[in-house]
Amino acid sequence: MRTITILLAAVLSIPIMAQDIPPMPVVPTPEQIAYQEQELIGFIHYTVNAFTDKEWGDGKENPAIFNPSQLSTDQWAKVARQAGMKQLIITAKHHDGFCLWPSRFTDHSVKSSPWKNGQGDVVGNLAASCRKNGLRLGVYLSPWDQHEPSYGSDSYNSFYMNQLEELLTQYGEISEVWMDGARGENAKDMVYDFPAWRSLIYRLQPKALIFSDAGPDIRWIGNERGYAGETCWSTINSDDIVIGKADMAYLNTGDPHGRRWLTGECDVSIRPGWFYHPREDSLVKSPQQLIEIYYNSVGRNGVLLLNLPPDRRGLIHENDIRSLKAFRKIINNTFRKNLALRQSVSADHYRQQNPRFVPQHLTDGDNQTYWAAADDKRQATLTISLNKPRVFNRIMLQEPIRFGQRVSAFHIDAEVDGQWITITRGTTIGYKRLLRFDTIKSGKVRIVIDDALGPPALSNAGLFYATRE
Ligand code: FUL
Repeated sequence: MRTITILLAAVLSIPIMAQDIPPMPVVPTPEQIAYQEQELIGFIHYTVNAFTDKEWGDGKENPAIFNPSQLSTDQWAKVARQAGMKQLIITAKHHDGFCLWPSRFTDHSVKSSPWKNGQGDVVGNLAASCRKNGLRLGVYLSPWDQHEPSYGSDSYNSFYMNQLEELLTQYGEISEVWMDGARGENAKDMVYDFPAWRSLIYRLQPKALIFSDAGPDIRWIGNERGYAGETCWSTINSDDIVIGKADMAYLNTGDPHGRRWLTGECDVSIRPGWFYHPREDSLVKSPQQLIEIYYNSVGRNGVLLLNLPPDRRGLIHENDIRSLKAFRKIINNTFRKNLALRQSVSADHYRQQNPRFVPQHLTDGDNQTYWAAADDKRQATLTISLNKPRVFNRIMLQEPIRFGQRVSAFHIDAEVDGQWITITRGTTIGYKRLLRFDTIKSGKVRIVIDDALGPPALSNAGLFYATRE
């Protein structure tokens, strides 16, 4: 077919439409790409625990204790948006079983609490606030439920699906359904019907992505510190992963030979706990700690899911906001000016000598265009020449992941005082890789790809200068 097209084009002397590069066997869906492009999203952990000072409730809490004095989902959404978050995920139900929306299937919810005289709906309020602030919404519906009497028997599966159905039909678009693997004593005999839950989610919200240890769309990164592996493949073999019993190191790095694409999500709380405790007001992570997490999540091909637990008033605490704002300011200052933008780039080769694949695409400011190597190549050298020597200490690299993830080893050289020196090295790149190194002054930077699973391709390269963080 291709030969015929080329012949035809030659005869009619019309330009041949250049094809994209052949994809790798495993590629993300458009929804997974859009999800990854969010980079930073927020978690809201809220339930009776904020009032009992516990991390895990036991299901015996009296709903009357849930009585926030100033609950404002507008404040949550505004704080999240100003921090650069693109989505909020709320604990609609945590392990204690208390529901933040008035579920028809249990009384253990906001409707039995004095908050708004039992007429309130935290999930509904948040959905409206997210819409107002241009944020997407996700829900965490804990499979483990210590309050519900049917828990432990098969009928709990239908109970869970009824609750899912409420959440997925009453609040507009739901972008993510988050399921953790935590289980307690009363959970021993409970067999979750994950396949039925998944089909229900996809039927009611076809664009929603499902998070769990095993996906099927987004995977847990294997720790609650918010760190992706230094090597982080989005591909993984998820068939053998048992939710709640996964090999955490495997989740952390993924698998170059994995048969599924599961974007890594790095969850971590801004405080030591997931829920609000007054004693942790002084233990909020500093802007510097958040920056460290950012480089190790967003900068390692992951999405950062940062938890902001509202306090007893129903507000995100001032200390958390202060830290978040300072974090955002540092990130903005660092990445505002890309010193490589529109600077010239050369490569030792590019695919088919075709203008569609020229190295100049790395610095054209367009993440859709890309440089690609010839089919038989697994190595390449690309050189960015700045119009004058610049001071910098960060590099950003991106692969066009719609064609799969390829690079498995690379290093970066810079010309300093007429000598090439290696300034940093890495393994995977994926959607985004950020690397930090000691400040240098240089006018020439070499991206050397040492190995890849297929012909390498890059869509973006950036050089930045971070002042003291
Ligand atoms: C875990 C839960 O047990 C924690 O309480 C928290 O919700 C965390 C994000 O997921 O599985």
